[in-house]
Amino acid sequence: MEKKEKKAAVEKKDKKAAESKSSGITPKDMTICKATEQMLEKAKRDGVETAFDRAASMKACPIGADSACCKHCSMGPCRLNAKDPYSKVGVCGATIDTIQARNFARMVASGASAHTDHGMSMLDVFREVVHGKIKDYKIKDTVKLEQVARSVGIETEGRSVEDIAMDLYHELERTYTQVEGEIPFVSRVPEKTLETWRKLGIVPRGAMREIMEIMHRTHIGVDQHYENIVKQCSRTALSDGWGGSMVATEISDILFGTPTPVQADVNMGCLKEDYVNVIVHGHEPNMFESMLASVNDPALIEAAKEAGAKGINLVGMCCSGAEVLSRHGVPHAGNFMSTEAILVTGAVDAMAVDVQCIKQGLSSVAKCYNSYLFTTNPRCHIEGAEHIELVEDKPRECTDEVVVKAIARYKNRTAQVEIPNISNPGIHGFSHEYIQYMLGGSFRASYKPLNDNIINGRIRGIAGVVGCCNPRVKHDWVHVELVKELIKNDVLVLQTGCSQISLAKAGLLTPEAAHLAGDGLKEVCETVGCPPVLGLGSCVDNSRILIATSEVVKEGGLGESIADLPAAGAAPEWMSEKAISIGHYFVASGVYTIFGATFPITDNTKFKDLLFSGLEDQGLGTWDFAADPYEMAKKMLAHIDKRRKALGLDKSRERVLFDMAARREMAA
Ligand code: SF4
Ligand code: MSK
Repeated sequence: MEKKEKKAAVEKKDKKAAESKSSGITPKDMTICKATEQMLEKAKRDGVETAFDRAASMKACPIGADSACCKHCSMGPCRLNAKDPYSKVGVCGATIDTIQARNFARMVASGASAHTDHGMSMLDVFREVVHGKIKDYKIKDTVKLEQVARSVGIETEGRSVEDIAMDLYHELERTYTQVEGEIPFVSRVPEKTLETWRKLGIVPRGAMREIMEIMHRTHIGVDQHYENIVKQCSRTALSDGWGGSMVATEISDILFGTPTPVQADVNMGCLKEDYVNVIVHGHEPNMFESMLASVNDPALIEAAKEAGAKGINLVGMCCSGAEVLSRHGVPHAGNFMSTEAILVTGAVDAMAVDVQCIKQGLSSVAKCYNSYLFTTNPRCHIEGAEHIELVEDKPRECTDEVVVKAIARYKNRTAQVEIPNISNPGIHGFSHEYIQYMLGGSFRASYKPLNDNIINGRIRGIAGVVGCCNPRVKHDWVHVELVKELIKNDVLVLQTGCSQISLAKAGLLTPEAAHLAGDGLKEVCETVGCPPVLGLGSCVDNSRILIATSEVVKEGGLGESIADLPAAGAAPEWMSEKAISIGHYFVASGVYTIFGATFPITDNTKFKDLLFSGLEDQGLGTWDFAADPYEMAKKMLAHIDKRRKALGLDKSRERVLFDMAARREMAA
C-alpha cells in the first residue's frame, strides 16, 4: 500500500471509531448476544463498521416510517403530514389511505415474491431430480411424498415413486402459474376459513397472477380504494403462506428429509480455530446440502489437513442455517444481525451466500479480515464479492470450489483470530408431523392431546413467535423477553427463523427450560420431554405453523376456523418485506398478529382501522403493534383469553394429561 493510501486508511479508521464513540451507544446497548457484543467490541477496536453502527448514526426517515410518502410516479414524490393525515393529498389526489395501502401492498408483493421464487426454484430442482437430470439430490422422504400427494388428491396406491412425484410436480406448479381457480393447498385449509375466503373473494389463484395484479393495481391511477387494495394484499399473501412457502417447505422435506428433533449447538463458539471454517448463509437448502457433501469429501478433508487444519468445519447462519440445523443438526452460528459480526472473528475462511437477508455490508467486513465472501445464486451478486454460480445439475462444482478457496485462505490466514467461547445446546427440528407424533405417541399420532390440554387449560394457548432481528432495537432482547413472558403464562411457543436462533442462544430450546414455564405448560413439557419453545425451521417453514393450526381446528373442540383458536402470532424484531407478507398471511388466515420495532402505518387513518380491527370483523385475524415485549405479551394473552372465553373455556376444567397409559387407551 502506498504511503498516501495508508494515511487515508488510518484516517478513515479513526473517523469511524470517533463516530461510533460519538453516538454514545455501546455494543452492550446494541445486543444481548454476548458473542455478538464481543465481536462488536473487536470491530470497534479494528475500526470496522457494521449495520449496528450505521443504524446508530442514521435516523430512520420519520415520513417513510409512517408510510406517509409516495414515489409511484414522477409528479411526486409526494409527502403527506402524518400528524394531520387528511390535511393533504398527493399531486394526483391520492389520499393517505390510498398511499399507505399501496405501500403496504408492494411490501406484501415483494415478500411474497421472495418466498414464491424460492419455492418455485425448489420445485424446479424437484422436477429435474424426478427426470434424472439432477443426480446430486434424491427423493429422500418417500413417506412425505405420498402424504403430500394424497393431501392434494393424487392417488398413491400401487404407484411408483416417480409417477407420484411427477403428478405432484404438475399439481404444485399450479401454485405459481395458474391463472384461474384455487391453488392446490387450499385442500388443507379448515372448511370455515375457506368459506370466509371465498365469500371475501380472496382465495389465491396462482402466485404469479396475484403478484402481477398487485403491482398493476398499485400503479398510479388504478386501485384507489384502500379496502380493495387490502383485499388483493390478502389474496397475494395467502398465495405465499398456503402456496409458495408451503411448497418450498414440503418439497425441501421430500428431497432432503422431514426434520425430527435433533440436539445441536448454536452460537459463534461453533467456529473452530484449528479447522477450515465454512459458513453457509441464506435461504435455499440445496446449496447447503451440496456443501455438506463437499465438506465430507475425503479428498477435500485431506487437502485441509495438508494445509495444517484438523479438518473442515461447516456452520450455518440465518434461515438456510436453520433448515439444515433442523434436518441434520449442523451447528448454527447466529441470526441475521450476527452475520457481519461473525466475520470479525477472523476465523471465517469462506462465507457462501445464496438469496435473501444477505447484507451488502458483508462484503466490506469480509475484506477487512481477508475472508472470502462468495455469492452463488444468479439472483444475488454483490459488488466486491466473488461469484461462483451454483448450477443445479452440478452443484458440487460450486461448493467444492468454495471449500478449496477456504482451505487456501486457512493456509494463509493473516487475520488475528478471536472466537467467542459461547455455544448453546438445544433441541431443534420440530415439524407439524412430529408435534402430532410427540403428543399422540406412536399408537395414534394425533393433535387430540394438544387440543385436550388447551381445552382443560393446562396450555392456555399457542403462539408463533417468528421473524428477523433489527438493529433499531436491542438485538435478541425483544424476542427473548416476549417468549419468556408467554411460556410463564402457559402459552406453548412455536418458532422459526432468526427468532428461533435468539431463543436457542438464550437456552430456551431445551427441555430443562420447562422450569421457566407456568405450572400447566411445565407439566405437559415434563410429561412429553419437550422444550416449552419448539423450533420449526426457517421463514418459509412458517407454513408448518399454518398446517399445525389447521390440524388443531380439524381435530375439533376449539372452534371451526383458525380465527376461533386461542392463538396469536408475533414478529417482535421484524425488518424484511417477507415478514410483512408472512404477517399478512397469518392475519388473512385468521390469526391475531402483533409486530414490534415499528409498523409502516399512520395513526388515526381508515387504513389503520381496517388492518387493526376491520379485518377481524370480516372473519379474518387482526394486526396489532407494540414495541415493548411485556406489552406485546399482554396483548397476545388478552387475545388468547378472548378466544378462550368465546369457546367457553374460561372456566377451569378438570385436567387430563395424556401419559403413555392414556395414549394406549386412545389407541385401543
Ligand atoms: Fe404523488 Fe400520486 Fe405520483 Fe404518488 S402517484 S407520487 S401520490 S402524484
Ligand atoms: S432470515 S427474513 S432476517 S427471519 Fe429468514 Fe431472519 Fe427475517 Fe431474514
